[in-house]
Amino acid sequence: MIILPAIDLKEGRCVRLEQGLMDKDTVYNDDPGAQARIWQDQGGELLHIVDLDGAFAGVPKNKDAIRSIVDAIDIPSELGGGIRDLATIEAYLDLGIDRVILGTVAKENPELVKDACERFPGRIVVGIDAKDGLVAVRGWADVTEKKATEMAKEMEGFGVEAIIYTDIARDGMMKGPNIEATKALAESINIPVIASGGLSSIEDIRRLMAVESSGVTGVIAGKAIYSGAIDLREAVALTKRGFNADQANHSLSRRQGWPGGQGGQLCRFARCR
Ligand code: AMZ
Repeated sequence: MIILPAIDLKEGRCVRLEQGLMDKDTVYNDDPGAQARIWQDQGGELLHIVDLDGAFAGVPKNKDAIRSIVDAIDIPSELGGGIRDLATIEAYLDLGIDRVILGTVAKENPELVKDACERFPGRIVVGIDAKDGLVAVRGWADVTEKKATEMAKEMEGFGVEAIIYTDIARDGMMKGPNIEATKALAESINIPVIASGGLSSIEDIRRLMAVESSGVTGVIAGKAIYSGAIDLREAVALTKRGFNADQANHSLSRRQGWPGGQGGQLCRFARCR
């Protein structure tokens, strides 16, 4: 299991929201590059970045902050929020982001996900943000009729690298992740699923590790690590116990041959090799 420390950007600063509501924000750092460095120094292996203003506006909004993060770290990163076309995907990949997360556009224009996967293989991840099992888009302001499970299947068919599954009701609430729903989703597809929303204790990580064989290969840590409820170093060490470094490094790549890693594709991140 990989722990992905999160940086959510609002007006150039690192914040955490509650249930995705922009007016329920807590600012944790004014310097995103410095925060990224902190997570790297504490053992973070893959940084999860969200341009919150971008997710609401439908266009990138925090480019300077994103550039400062990429310049500050050596570990790989993924970024979502406001990415709605191939040109924006390409621009972020050129900037040094390792993989992009598509949310709204994956629901509204799935063909674009297909094209993106063909053009940028291994570098497209889909974020499925769900409320009561239904997909939410545009900063989670609109809940659609689309079932998260249906969308995940469709996206798998297009060749996306992984699904990030966020339970909106839990995000930023520190009440524990929705392990059952995440596990069920992971069992229904053959690409890795990253759990997101609600992580609150090291015990939650143990519980997620117990369902890793169903394909839940990573978890996003936000408020829990900013608040100190989870020590990132300790959490990373826990996920490595009993695992060799190679398995751990590559547990976010495709699952063929998983969990042993034999026969599976190696992680495509250049910096991961
Ligand atoms: O907190 C929110 N309101 C929020 C959020 N964290 N809204 C969107 N997002 C994240 C998604 C995904 O990573 O979890 O933004 C990304 C999707 O953005 P878009 O613009 O593609 O829908």
